[in-house]
Amino acid sequence: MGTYRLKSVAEHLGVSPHTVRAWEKRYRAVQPGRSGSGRRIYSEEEFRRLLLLNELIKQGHSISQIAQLSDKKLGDLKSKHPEKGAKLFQDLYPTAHQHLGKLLESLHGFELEKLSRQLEWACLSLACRDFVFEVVAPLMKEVGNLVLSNKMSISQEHALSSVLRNHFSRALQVLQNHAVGFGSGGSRHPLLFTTPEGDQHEFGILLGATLCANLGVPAFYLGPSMPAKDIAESARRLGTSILVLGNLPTAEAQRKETLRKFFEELDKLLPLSVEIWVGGGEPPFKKLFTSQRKSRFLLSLRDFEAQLGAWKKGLKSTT
Ligand code: B12
Repeated sequence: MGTYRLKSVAEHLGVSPHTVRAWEKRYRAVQPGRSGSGRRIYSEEEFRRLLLLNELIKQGHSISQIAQLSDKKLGDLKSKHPEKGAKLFQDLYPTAHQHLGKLLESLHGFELEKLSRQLEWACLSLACRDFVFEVVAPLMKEVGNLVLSNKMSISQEHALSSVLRNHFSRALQVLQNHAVGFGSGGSRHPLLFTTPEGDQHEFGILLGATLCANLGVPAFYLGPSMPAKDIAESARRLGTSILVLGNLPTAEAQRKETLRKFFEELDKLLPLSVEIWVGGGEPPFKKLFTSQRKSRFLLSLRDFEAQLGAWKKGLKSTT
């Protein structure tokens, strides 16, 4: 039979140690023993009882009413309404997949205010990363596919882009307020996000900037389609360490040539100390930047997040 410490009990239950102590002290839900040093030790039965109590609380029961019931009565209570609580919480907190379904439904019906509210709700009720990776990125992909197969109109795609842009301009502001104070003495905007001139696709960089703020690293979102000289000037003035460029792979010869010129000019004008991270895959040229410049090509937003985490860790260990 195992025994458990307070910290591990609280972690299993997903509540704070303070809450477990309160159930014990105020409501006498369990009476754990003590170790030689006075720490609480929970037996297997006590641990299971707390799990059961926690499930019943999630189903809507109040701790004061159930804390003193026997284990048998708690078990009976749970099997009485097995579905009720689960259903209630499912309705209250849809999964990322369910949010995605609701958003697509509203877009199909061109219900844009509803779409906007649902987006807000998904953002607030899900973890930031789930919102990015499991709602917004797949939503854009799905809409792209629906447009290609003529099951959704271009105007619906534009409407969604507009609602999303509005949402992110607000959400980023809030997230970035939490990211201030990073790397004291360093730049207030170590990362700068934009796309090459002529590329209006901004959700790769918007989601990148969101993940960045979520990791506590302040970033400046310059917006899409910027000429090389303006990017270089912004980077100089903001004291940027890493320039993140969203890049849409293209097979079109003319666009390839425009992009090659853009990168060449950027490399010349941007201070050598600024690293360039190109998101969205490698552009179709062999040698883009001078060998003294640090650069990376990131295939996906997950790669970006992992690189950023490593960069932040490295920075912390040198300060
Ligand atoms: C929304 C959208 C638009 C919107 C953009 C609105 C906006 N404010 O961003 C509008 C309507 C403006 C638009 C315009 C056009 N679009 Co468009 N668009 C899309 C759509 C539906 C979604 C793109 C998107 O935001 N995806 C969400 C992001 C997060 O995912 P992603 O783009 O796939 O990026 C991934 C990677 O590339 C990478 N990545 C990309 N950027 C970054 C950045 C960082 C930092 C990192 C780490 C990673 C990263 O990570 C992402 C996730 O894995 C796609 C369809 C699709 N299936 O993708 C077409 C698509 C991208 N568009 C396309 C085209 C052709 C156009 C137009 C030329 C159409 C036209 N004839 O006018 C114009 C070009 C305008 C311009 N000059 O840039 C093509 C591109 C094909 C190509 N490779 O050349 C696509 C793929 C549609 C298609 N299948 O034909 N578009």
